Amino acid sequence: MNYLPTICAISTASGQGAIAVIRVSGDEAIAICDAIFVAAKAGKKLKDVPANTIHYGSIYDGATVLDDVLLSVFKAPHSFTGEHAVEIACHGSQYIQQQLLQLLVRKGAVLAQPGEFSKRAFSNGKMDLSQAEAIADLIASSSAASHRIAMQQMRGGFSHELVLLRQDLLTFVSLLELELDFGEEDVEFANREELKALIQKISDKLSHLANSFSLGNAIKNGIPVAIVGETNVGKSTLLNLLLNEEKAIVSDIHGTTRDSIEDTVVINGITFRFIDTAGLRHTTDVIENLGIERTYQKISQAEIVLLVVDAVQDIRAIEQQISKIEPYLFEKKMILVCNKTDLLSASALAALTEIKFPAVQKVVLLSAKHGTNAPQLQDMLMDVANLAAINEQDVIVSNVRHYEALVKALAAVNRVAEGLDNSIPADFLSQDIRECMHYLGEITGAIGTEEILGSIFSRFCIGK
Ligand SMILES: Nc1nc2c(ncn2[C@@H]2O[C@H](COP(=O)(O)OP(=O)(O)OP(=O)(O)O)[C@@H](O)[C@H]2O)c(=O)[nH]1
Ligand SMILES: [Mg+2]
Repeated sequence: MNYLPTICAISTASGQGAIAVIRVSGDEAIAICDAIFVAAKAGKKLKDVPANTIHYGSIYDGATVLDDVLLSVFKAPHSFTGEHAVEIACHGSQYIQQQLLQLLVRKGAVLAQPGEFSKRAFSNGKMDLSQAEAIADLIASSSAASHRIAMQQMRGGFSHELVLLRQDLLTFVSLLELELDFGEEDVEFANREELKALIQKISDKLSHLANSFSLGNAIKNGIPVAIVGETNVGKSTLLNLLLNEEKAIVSDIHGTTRDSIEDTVVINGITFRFIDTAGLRHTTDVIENLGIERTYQKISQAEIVLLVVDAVQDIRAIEQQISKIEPYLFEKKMILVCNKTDLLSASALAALTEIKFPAVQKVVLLSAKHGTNAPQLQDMLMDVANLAAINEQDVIVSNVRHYEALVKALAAVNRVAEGLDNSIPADFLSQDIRECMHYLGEITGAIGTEEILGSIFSRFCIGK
C-alpha cells in the first residue's frame, strides 16, 4: 500500500467567523496534534483517549499559546476518511487559522488538495464514487430540490441498486464464459429466459434513470425559463421583478436589450433560471439581429417560455404573436404574459382571459411595473414545472458523468437483448454484458482510472 502523508486544511468557509474547523487526517494526525495540544486536564494525551471523543485545551506554538480549542478525535477506520483524524474547532480569526495551519505543517502535515479528504474516504471504501460526488453537490446545493437530490445520492441513492444489478450480470457472464470452455459440447449453463428477464429489468431501470436526467439537471442548474416577445413589451421589467433586482436595463426605447441576460432565483424551493432576451422585430441593425438570433437559441434551450405581450393592443395582434412563436416551441410549455394591464379597463382585461390557444398553457394578466399578479405567475411556473409530481422516493440523476455512463450501459444492455432474440453465440453476449458492467462500475467507482478520479475530486472545496 502507498504511504499517504497526513493532510490538513481549513474546512470552514474562508474569512472570519465565530468558530473555524481545521481538519487533520492520516497516520500521524493524532501524534502531530499531541505535539501542539495541551489538554486542560493535566497529563492527558490524545493517543490514549478513546475514539470519537472531544477534548478541551490549548494549542501551543513553542511557549506561546495560540488559542483555546476543542479537539474531536477519530480513530481509523471509524472516521470520515477511514484514517486517524482530528478536527480542531478554534476561534475563527483568520490569523489563528493561518498560524494553526502553518504549525501543523511545521509538525509534519501537508496541505490537502481540493477534495482530498473525500478522495481518501472513497479509497478507503467509506463511500462509493457517486456518493462522494453527491457531497460536492450537497455543498453546492442552493435550493430545497437540489438539496434533496444530493442528499438522496449521498445516502446511496441508485448506486446500491446498480451494484446489485452488476452482481446479477456478473453471475450470468461467468456462466456464459463457462459455456465457452465447453466450446464443442453445446451446453447452456446460463438460462436464456432468466437472462432475458434480467436484461429487461436492467434496461427498464437504466432508461428510467437516464430519463430522469433532464429533470435532475434542470433542478441542479435551475429550470431554464426564456422571457421572449416583441420589443418594449416589458420583458426586462419582468426579469427584474422576478429576480427582485435591477438586473436588466429598462427603457421605452424599442430594442433596449440586445443580448440575453440571465440569473437564477429560488421560488418555493425550486431554482429557476430566467433568461431575458432581445425583443423580436424586423431590424437592419446587425448587432440587434445577432441578439434576435440568440433569442431563438434561448427558446430552444428553455423548458418553459414566457411570451410577454403588450396587453394594450388588439387581441388579434396578440394572437398573431402567439402564432409566430408557436413553430419554435416544440412541445415546450408556454405561459402567455399579458403585461401592462395597469393601463387597461376591467372589460378589456376580461377579454384577455378568453384567449385560447393550444400552445398556451396558462395566461397571466400582469403589471411588471407594479408587480400586480406576480405571485400568480410564480404559482403558474411551479405548476408548469410540475415538480410536485416527483415522489420523495424517486431517484433522480443530476450528474452528467452518471448520465453518460447510464446511456452507454443502456446501449450495451439493449445489444444483449437483441442478441438474445437472435440467439447469438455466448462470447458476443458476454462481451456486451461486460461492457454494460464496465459503465455501471464507472458510476460507482468500481471501475475508475486515476484520471477520472483526479478530475472529479479536483472540483471539490479544499478541506472536504
Ligand atoms: N405601464 C406599464 N409600463 C410598463 C410595464 N412593464 C414595462 N413597462 C414599461 O415599458 C417600457 C419597456 O420596458 P422594458 O422592460 O425595457 O421592455 P423590453 O420588452 O425589455 O424591451 P426591449 O428590451 O426593447 O425588447 C419601459 O418604459 C417600462 O417602464 C407595465 O407593467 N406597465
Ligand atoms: Mg429588454
